[in-house]
Amino acid sequence: MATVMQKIKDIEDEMAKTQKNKATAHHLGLLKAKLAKLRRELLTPTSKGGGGAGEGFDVTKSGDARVGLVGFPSVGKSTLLNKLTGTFSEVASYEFTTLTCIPGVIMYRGAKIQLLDLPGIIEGAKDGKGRGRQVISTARTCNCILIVLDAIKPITHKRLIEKELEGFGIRLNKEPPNLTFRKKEKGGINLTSTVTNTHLDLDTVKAILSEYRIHNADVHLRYDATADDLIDVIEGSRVYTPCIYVVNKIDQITMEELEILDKLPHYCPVSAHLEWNLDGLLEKIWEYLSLTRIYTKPKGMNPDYEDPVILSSKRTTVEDFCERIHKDMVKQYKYALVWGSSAKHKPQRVGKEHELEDEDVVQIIKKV
Ligand SMILES: Nc1nc2c(ncn2[C@@H]2O[C@H](COP(=O)(O)OP(=O)(O)O)[C@@H](O)[C@H]2O)c(=O)[nH]1
Ligand SMILES: [Mg+2]
Repeated sequence: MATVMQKIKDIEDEMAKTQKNKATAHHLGLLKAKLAKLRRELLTPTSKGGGGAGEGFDVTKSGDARVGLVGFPSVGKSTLLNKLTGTFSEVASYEFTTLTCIPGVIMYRGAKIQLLDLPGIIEGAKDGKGRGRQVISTARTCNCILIVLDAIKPITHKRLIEKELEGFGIRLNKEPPNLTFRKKEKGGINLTSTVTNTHLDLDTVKAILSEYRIHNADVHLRYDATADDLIDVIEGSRVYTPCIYVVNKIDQITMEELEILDKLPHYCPVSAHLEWNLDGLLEKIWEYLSLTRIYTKPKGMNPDYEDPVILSSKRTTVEDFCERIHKDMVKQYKYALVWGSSAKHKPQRVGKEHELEDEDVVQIIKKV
């Protein structure tokens, strides 16, 4: 029986051979759906074979945010981690030095940022073997991914890593697709759209859905979505992660080459070894994490500007803030006073659902 990896390769080969045009769009859509299903199979741990769940690769998620380093061997991941965190991690000029997942912690602007070296993502993930798969699942939990590239190595490495991450449901610097998909009891497949579609027509949508044995559904597109976008929505379990391309070893390239790199979106050139632009990298990581710092103000006292409560960009209500302080806080909550950019007055009295903004000051008033 063909292995999942072999089946994936066969489909990729067939896709490469298929010309892209209107007549083949539905066939390609079908192949893409098959591919997505096989890739999901690859991620799901099996009882036999190495690398099932619980093999202890994962590290506990501590701190306010998690940042993962991904890249080919010897691009300088360990060096970068060392310089950024001061954590010990073996560095050598030969390949495959990092054998376990090494966490380090950076304290930055009052936030505790966990930095992880995710080794073997390229070597291991390709054949679905243990650590590769575990590294991928850890990568999925990161709030920001740093793809580390070597300035003097081929740029094709970038595409290979992206492809690997995409294959496992990680979407880089992308918003979730703006389309709705709803299964129905009957009525066939119905496709509506608020824009002109250059990628998806009814035949393609039908072909994709048939692969999932869905024959009755409403699909509504609010932008020029692709087959991959639709598959992402049907498959679910995609993570949308900000990503920075860290181009390391810029001490090895010319000024002209550096200027080109500097202009590319999401790029951050550094020299880990010579500690060039590490500040710039930290600032960019901070920007991409888009964390919200909230300062607490106990009644009758000054705000504590030293030790902010850190909220993720997606969960910034007063209720989220209460939960970060103590799990029972919400029960005792009466109202809150807020100073800062989210407040209309100084202070504004708000309810639990109020959305906080970076550097707001909050005082919780409890029920008596
Ligand atoms: N020239 C130069 N060499 C570097 C730089 N960063 C790391 N290296 C070297 O590249 C080699 C591999 O680094 P390492 O951190 O082990 O890479 P990893 O396999 O990605 O963890 C080591 O010999 C490092 O000293 C850099 O900024 N410039
Ligand atoms: Mg290493």
